[in-house]
Amino acid sequence: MSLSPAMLNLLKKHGEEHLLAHWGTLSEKERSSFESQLMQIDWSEVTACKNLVAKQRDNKHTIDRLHFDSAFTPTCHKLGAENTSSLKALKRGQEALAAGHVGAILMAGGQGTRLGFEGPKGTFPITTVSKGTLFDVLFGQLRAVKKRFGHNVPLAIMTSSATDNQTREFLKAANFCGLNSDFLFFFCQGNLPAVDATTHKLFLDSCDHIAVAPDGHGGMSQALAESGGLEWFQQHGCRTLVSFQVDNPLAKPVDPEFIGQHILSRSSLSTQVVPKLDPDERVGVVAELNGVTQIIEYSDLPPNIAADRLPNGRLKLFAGSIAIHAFDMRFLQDIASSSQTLPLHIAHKKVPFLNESGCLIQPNKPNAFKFERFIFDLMPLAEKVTVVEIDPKEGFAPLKNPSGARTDSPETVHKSLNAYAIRHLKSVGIEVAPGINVELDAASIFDDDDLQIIAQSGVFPKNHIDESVVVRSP
Ligand code: UD2
Repeated sequence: MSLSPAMLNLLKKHGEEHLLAHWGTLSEKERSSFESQLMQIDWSEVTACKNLVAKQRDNKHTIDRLHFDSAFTPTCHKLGAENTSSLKALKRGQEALAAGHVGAILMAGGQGTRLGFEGPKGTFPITTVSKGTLFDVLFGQLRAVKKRFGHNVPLAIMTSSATDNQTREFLKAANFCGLNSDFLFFFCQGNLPAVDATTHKLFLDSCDHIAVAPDGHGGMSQALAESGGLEWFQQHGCRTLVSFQVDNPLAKPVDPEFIGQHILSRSSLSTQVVPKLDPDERVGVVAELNGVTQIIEYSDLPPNIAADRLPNGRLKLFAGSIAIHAFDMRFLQDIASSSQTLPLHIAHKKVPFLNESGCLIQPNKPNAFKFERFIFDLMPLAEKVTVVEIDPKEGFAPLKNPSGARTDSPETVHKSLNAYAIRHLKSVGIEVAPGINVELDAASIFDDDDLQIIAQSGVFPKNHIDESVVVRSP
């Protein structure tokens, strides 16, 4: 089999004939799989990626401070304020959950390179006592909603080519962590080719394969629509969809008050933030810039702007995104039916490549540009945005770094989970002895009302816990 003349011309037109360096050595099967990858590539996207590389090269030394100078933090509604409006929101959110109007989307397509864990991040054992995985905790929360409100929260799981097979296999073997599989939908985000940082061309990672990487969680809206996921949610009666990341075991995407705020404010998109205290924290910030509410990713924010403080000492851009967003279903449908594409972001990364003699090289420093779209770039397209500030102790303990790291490591996450459990047990009168690990079973404990019942049941004599235990609601 030889390559079609049309494809050969296309490669020449884009200056990419070098990708055929090993064509002569390929078997028929390898040639056919290589050609099908070449055919799937969206060459207009490749041109957009290369243009972005050129733009970045030309602007490298001109960080546009003026561009960000006028940015400010929009009004944030505090969650759990227990005033009239927050109680109204709580009630509205509970109604939506009881009516089965809420669906969820889990972003599980990332490669988790920083964590250095073999396998999808969701399979990482994270709970303090039972060593349950991130999937156990996050899925458990949805089981607790079913137990409390009587309705399943349909869950779509977004994987990528890097995580798809392993995620499906793991979850199947784990019996979907107790969720009813009729309410689960898997879909896979797309890929974008990486570009060599020196030549600015595509490159191979095997003789018959071009190096690609997941196209960022911004691929979600398109992939969800194309896979039939939006219709699936609609068939289940969902009106609000919440998206959340796989790496935060304290995440509360289906918090009733958050959902109620979103619905009552008639927002197209609502988002949870935590107060950013240190300019170096790796969270994007919600900012109002040129009249548009948007999230500026930490890597795109000039350090001097990130460090600007208000007279009260708070960072000027303090609304740190924790990547939990609520979407009005119609907003996502409108986006899917429009020709709108989200902007590309660029990252300088280590990507394995094939050298001239056909050997796979694992680079020890960044050698390539990867391209991603971010889901939060939907924000500027939303007619109305609501920003909800939560207490990080109640909802943010991200796992990003390997054991031993100063921040966002398995140890820091354990500490946060344990402190959370101890605090909530104490609030219902259950004391935990010093140095003891306790775990709240995500699948049976939805909130403090469940803990109250446990406290009253006398399951812990004298409401005192002095050994490591998983606290479960009957
Ligand atoms: C993300 C946010 C950051 C802040 C922080 C909070 C982005 C770009 N940045 O930073 O602003 O909110 O989280 O913890 O979101 N993922 C996919 N597909 C992809 C890439 C990522 O599903 O192609 C998922 C990944 O599985 C994970 C999440 O997105 O659940 C975050 O990805 P990350 O670890 O690359 O983002 P991070 O920590 O730099």
